[in-house]
Amino acid sequence: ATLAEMRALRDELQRFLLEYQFALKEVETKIAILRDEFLHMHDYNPIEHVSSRVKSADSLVEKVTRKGVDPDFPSIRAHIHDVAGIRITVSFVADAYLLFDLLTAQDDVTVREVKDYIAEPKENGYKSLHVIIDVPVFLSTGRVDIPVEVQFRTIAMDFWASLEHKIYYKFDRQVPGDLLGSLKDAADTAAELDERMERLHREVRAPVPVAARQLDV
Ligand code: 0O2
Repeated sequence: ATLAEMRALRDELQRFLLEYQFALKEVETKIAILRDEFLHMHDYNPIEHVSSRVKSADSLVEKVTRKGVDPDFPSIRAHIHDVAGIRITVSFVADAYLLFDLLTAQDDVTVREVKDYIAEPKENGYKSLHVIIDVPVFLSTGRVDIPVEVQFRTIAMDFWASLEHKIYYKFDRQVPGDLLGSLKDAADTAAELDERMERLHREVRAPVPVAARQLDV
């Protein structure tokens, strides 16, 4: 390719990725608004942590190759839906569904696909609620609708997933069987902790019965 062609391609890639950065900003703002309003209205913040990323060029090329997607921008936009990703870590499972409902009910948000790995965990024990949404981004050239992958998970699910991710890559995707078993075990323990914490949280937040209050004085 000529230098001019290479420059044109670079500019096209930069613009392509920029649109995903804008889409992420839109979703980040939506989440921040929900968090702040929730705190104001209910004196409760359901969100522990939010992180987002635009896929690296390396990882994008790897996925395009692995999925056999045509290497042009319209095909990539049509077939790779996690170029923009945002992960919302919440305290309790109920909060994952609550935030999912609040986000997907917004009328400028279109749901493309839902994968509920909380209701149906992956075989390795992975749990999280995934949704691909389209959000509008308004550019000088007009409106574009950009897909964003949103993952909702609890702190316990996130702890498990980050360790599993490290192990998976450490063993170059060929994790030994006994380690797979231990990971599955750990996932069950994490799920149990989630249940116990949520139960405890409900008890503490529930109005204190009159009899108990009287005993207290
Ligand atoms: P990263 O580094 O987070 O970007 P595919 O992407 O083709 O493998 P699909 O159907 O497009 O699968 O997406 P899916 O199943 O919704 O999962 C996509 C993302 O969910 C992954 O992104 C991970 O972030 C997370 N995920 C899914 N399964 C697992 C798992 O078993 N363990 C862990 N730790 N994370 C998981 P990427 O692109 O793989 O990685």
